[in-house]
Amino acid sequence: MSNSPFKAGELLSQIEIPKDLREKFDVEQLPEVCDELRDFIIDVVSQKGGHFGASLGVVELTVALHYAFNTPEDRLVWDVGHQAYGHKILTGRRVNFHTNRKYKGISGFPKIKESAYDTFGVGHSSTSISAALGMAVASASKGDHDRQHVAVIGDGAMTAGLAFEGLNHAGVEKSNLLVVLNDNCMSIDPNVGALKDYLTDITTSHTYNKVKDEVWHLLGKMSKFGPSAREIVQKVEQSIKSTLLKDSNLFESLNFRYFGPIDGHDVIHLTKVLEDLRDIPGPKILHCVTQKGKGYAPAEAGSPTKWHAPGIFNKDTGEIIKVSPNSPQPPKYQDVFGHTIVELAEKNPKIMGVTPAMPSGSSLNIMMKAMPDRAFDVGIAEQHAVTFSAGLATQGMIPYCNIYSSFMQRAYDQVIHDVAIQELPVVFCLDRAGVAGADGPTHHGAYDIAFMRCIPNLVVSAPMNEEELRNLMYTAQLEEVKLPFVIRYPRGEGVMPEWKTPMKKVKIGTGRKVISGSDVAILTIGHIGNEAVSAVQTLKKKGISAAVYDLRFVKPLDEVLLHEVFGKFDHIITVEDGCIQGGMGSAVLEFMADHGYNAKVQRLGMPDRVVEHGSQPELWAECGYDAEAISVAAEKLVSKQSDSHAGMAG
Ligand SMILES: Cc1ncc(C[n+]2csc(CCOP(=O)(O)OP(=O)(O)O)c2C)c(N)n1
Repeated sequence: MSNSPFKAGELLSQIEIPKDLREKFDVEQLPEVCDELRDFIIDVVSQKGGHFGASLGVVELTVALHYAFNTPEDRLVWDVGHQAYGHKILTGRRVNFHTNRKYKGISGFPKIKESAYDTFGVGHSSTSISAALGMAVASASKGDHDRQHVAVIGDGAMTAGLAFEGLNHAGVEKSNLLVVLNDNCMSIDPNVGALKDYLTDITTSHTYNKVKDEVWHLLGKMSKFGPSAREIVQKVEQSIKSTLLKDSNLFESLNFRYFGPIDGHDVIHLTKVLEDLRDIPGPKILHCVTQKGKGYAPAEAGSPTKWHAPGIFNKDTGEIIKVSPNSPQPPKYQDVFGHTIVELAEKNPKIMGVTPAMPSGSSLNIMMKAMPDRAFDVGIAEQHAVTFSAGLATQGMIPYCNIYSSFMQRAYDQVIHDVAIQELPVVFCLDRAGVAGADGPTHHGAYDIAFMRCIPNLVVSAPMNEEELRNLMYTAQLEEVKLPFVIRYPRGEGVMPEWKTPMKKVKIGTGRKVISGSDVAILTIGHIGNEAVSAVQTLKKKGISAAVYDLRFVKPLDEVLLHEVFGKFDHIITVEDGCIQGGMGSAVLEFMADHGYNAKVQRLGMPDRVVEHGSQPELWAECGYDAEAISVAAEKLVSKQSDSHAGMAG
């Protein structure tokens, strides 16, 4: 009996784990299982939100993989994992699926701790080939040559260097590794680059596909007759490939045996092909062609980008449900970035925009549309995005390289080696800095303050509101500044409905006093400072006078401001939407030690543990730095002071 508020179809409700799928159903029943699985995903996601198009696109692939392979003994590794909803539902999580991405609910991505079927934790892209290869080599070294290892990777994720590093290594290992390339021509936005063109070429080569189908047919027939038949088939197949593809198949050149392209929505054929591939040793790649949003008419007809993660929608009409507030609302920080970069670039011809595969997520798509020659989506390639920007900067350009904070972790060496050491004026706009919300730990922008502030030559800043973001973006491109410049800002809306303020220069390394006070100083950085401002009102009602200082820069620190604070206050709270270890609060403690001050400092921020998923306010509260938690912390700090004074007096 299930407790799920969502009802599964007749076949799907009999599947708790993939063994049920394999044992209870014939291959001919798989299309019906797929229909029910698709309906279930549509039901839940339309009401609860989450990623959508990608999971619908791999329904058949998911069912076929769990049917053809002996999961979890055989290792199935999903790349990125935003497409693994069908996998979750078939692997023991159907009943809890409605808690997907909710606070304390199941994760929106595969996660080792959540299920034995989630062989590798994901969220960031392009890890699947390397991880599955590692598993395959480990199996071989334990003498287990039967276990299968399958990496499922999208054409978008395949654009990353990491995916090629994995292929390059796998091509010289003899391990049982199957890479399933799920080719839907889409990343979140349309996929980009030469690889995309190459995959389209193979998919549309009629001669190759016709002959390939015939060989496959033969292979299917003969592989059942044992090793000698397999040898014959391999020879035939090899000769056809080398004639038709003239050794030009990218994957074949990397020692992979390339199969496909095949229709990734024909579950029966797909299952048979996968069963056959199980018997072929060594590294191999199956190229599946699928459609994002498959089986849901509005998504098939509409923009795949819109249906990537549409939020809640009416499943009957396909209408995406948006609450329209009565009063003007503050814009998202990403949109302030998107419009402001165009405004700046109109005046400064040196400005260029760079995003690794996040044009809509970062709103750089506004510039890509307005100035297509000056804004680049470089694919899922954060390292390249940074070094490409560095190259632009060597020639006098001022690139604004927009990368989500957590994805920037990929390009750390490039920031140091290619940008900071050479003092190149690349402006890094780090979106989704701080807790990222429902995407959870893989996506939290937790560490950027800590890992950026130790790099020489970098300016590291964070705006508290839209006006500050615009001013920082303006300052970063000024001739007299010319420094590597980090501007971090969070997911979601700011605080200023009237955000289009005139831009003015900010003196680098200066903070601002936002509210005066006398009992306790709250030092903040970035948007989370607005929580501190709210906390001040609560504290006032309790008779506590709190000051708020917005540091604005973590590097260089505003030493004049800090001397003022340490000269005036014995009690200081630091607040940041980022990890406590090594963060802004740590910088303040270093300042205190370096200058011989002695104050009680309490640091608030993300603790030294993995913070799971939930809404941003839920996570700020859990981590102890929303308005309420800040006021509680301040009250405690101040009352400890009066307690100890009372004690001393007595
Ligand atoms: C390192 C990294 N950069 C960016 C992203 C954001 N991202 C999530 S899914 C996605 C598109 C993936 O495209 P593809 O692999 O083709 O899968 P599809 O959505 O088409 O199924 C991107 C860019 C990410 N998860 N990881």
